[in-house]
Amino acid sequence: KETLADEASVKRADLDDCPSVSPHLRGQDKLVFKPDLTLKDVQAENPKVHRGRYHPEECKASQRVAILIPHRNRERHLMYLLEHLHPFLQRQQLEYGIYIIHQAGSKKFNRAKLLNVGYIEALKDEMWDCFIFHDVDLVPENDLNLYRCEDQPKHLVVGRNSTGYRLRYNGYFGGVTALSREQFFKVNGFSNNYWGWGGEDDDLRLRVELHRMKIIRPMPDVAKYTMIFHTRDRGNEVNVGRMKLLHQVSRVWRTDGLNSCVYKLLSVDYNPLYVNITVDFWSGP
Ligand code: UD2
Ligand code: MN
Repeated sequence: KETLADEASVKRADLDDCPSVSPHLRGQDKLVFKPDLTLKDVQAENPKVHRGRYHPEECKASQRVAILIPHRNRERHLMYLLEHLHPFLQRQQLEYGIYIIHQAGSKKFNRAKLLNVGYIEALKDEMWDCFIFHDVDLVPENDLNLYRCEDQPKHLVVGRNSTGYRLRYNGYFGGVTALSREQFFKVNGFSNNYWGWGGEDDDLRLRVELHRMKIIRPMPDVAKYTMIFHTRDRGNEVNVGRMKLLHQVSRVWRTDGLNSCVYKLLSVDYNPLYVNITVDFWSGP
C-alpha cells in the first residue's frame, strides 16, 4: 500500500534539480537578536518546517543535509539560532533536518560524543548525504556560506565577531564543520573521550589529515559568524588532559569513535522546528 509520504517523494522525483546557485541568496546580513523573542514566534515564522525538516517545493535539492547541534542549558542561544538558521537554509534551497543532541544530567559535557550520537541517530531517520556539526551559539552572517558538503571536509567558520573575523590559529577546525556521510564514517567520527572544554575539534582535524583529506574553507568575507556572548558553562571546564589525548590519535582512531560510541538514549522528540535527541552518558569523569 502506498502511503502519503511515498506519494510525495514520487512527485518530488519528477522535479528539476535546483540551480547551482540559489536565486534567493542575499549575501551579508545584519543580524538582529530580538530581546523578547519566543520559540512560538519562531514557529510562526517558519510554517513550512515540519518535525525539524524542510525541502524546497520548486526543485530537487542536490544533497540531503543534517544539522547536528550539541546542547545543554543553552535554550536562548538555541532559539536565536533556529530563528536565523531555518530561513538561511531555505534561501540556499536545501533539503535539511535539524537535530539537537541534548546531554542529560550534570556530568562533564562531551560535545564530540554528542555529535557521534547525532550522526548515528539521524541516519535512522534518513540517508543524509551531508552532516553539519554546529555550535549552538554561532549564527552565520552570510548565506553565500553554503551548508553543503564538498569532496573534502569543510570548515565554515573562518572568523567571528569576537576574534576580529580572523582564523583563530592555523589548523583550527572548531565551531561549524561539514563532512559528508562517507568522510565522517571513514575517520570513525569524533573521539568519545574528550570530557569538558577543548581538543575534540583538533582531534577531528588530525583524523581528517591521517586520511589524507584536506580541509577547505570558504572565503573569509563569506565564512563569518556572530557568536552570541557567553561565559564558560558549568560542567564544561577545560579538559587539562586534552594534549595527551591529541598525541594518541593515530594510535586510537580505529577503536575510539563511531564504532565504540555507547550511550543511553532517553528520548527522541519530533518538535516542529527540530528533532530533540536526549542521551545520558553514564561513564566519563
Ligand atoms: C569552541 C569551539 C567549539 C568547541 C569548543 C571546545 C569555536 C567557535 N567553537 O567553542 O566548536 O571546539 O571550543 O570544546 O571555536 N555546549 C552546550 N552546553 C554546555 C557546554 C557546551 O550546549 O554546557 C555546546 C554548545 O553547542 C556550544 C558548544 O558546546 O556552542 C561549544 O562550547 P562553548 O561554546 O562553551 O565553547 P567555545 O565557544 O569556546
Ligand atoms: Mn561558544
